Amino acid sequence: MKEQLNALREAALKELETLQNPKELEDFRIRYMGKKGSVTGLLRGMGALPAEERPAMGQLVNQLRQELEQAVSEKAQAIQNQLQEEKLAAEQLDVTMPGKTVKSGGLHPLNVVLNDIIDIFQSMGFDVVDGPEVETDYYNFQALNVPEDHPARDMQDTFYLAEGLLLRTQTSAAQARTLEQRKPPIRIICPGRVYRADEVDATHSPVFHQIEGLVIDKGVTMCDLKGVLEQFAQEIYGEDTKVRFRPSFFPFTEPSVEVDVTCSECGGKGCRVCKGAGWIEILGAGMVHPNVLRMGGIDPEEYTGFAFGIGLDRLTTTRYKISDIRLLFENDLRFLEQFDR
Ligand code: 2NM
Repeated sequence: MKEQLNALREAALKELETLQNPKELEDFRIRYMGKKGSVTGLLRGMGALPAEERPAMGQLVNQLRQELEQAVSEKAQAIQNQLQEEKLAAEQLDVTMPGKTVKSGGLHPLNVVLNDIIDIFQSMGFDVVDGPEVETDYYNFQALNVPEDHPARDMQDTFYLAEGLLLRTQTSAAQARTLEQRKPPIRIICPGRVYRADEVDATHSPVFHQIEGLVIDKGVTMCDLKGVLEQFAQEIYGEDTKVRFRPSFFPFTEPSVEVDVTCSECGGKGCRVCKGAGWIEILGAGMVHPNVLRMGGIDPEEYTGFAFGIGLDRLTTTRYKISDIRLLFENDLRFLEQFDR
């Protein structure tokens, strides 16, 4: 029986070496140490031994059992370690692998230029304000001192909706609202879409974009207007840019001016871009009309202010040498992807 026992030990330990996974190990445990296992079988076979040999034999079988249990638990640990290492090896990250390019959206060129303009005015203390595109006749015209018989009010120029409503023709409608809501000092810009019943061509669209600015405080003069616009022009076109005012007319400002900057292409000498003039008109501006202040609830004896209107579309087409304004509104990706930045 001792020989049987030693043979069993040898066979078991040898087989244990070859096991690869937890399932095989469990099968092994049941086959040797389970209720019907070989080691258990040895204990049962002891009934055939003479009574005086049984205690010593029983001790040997129990020893074998403990030995195998110890070996199984060590093997279980070894298998576990092996599996863990295989898993880690499979999960290894190769940081030298080429990356995958993620295609992300980009800004529309109008928004690229608008963001630049917002940065410039915010750095001078302006707030950004918006308002509705469907406006009332009051805020779009009356509150801005545009008389009943002004040509801008004609059906030919303005998109009228239901009674008293229209698509705003200028973002100054939002400024008229702000005048009622805020107390001076006021420093705001109003960027946004505006609408006019223009014929479509390479330089005209019935939808376009403005950034109008407004400053109201005690003692604001035309010098402040010139300083702010000069700062703006130099940040957009370069620090050598000069600004000049020419007299003009708008119903909402008095006096009114048209503002030219030295041509950034030739520096003022005259070239194809400025048609030999050396100057390019970029915006309209003026001192806010006393009637506009009064209608906004501000006393024109106490406060003065200036306002200006910048056309975003032309600023964008000239910056990027875009030949046709319609490209800005067609949302053709082949065009738009050129401005991704
Ligand atoms: C322009 C030209 C001149 C303007 C006036 C106002 C307001 F609200 F104060 F009356 N906002 N914007 C203005 C003045 C706009 O655009 C060419």
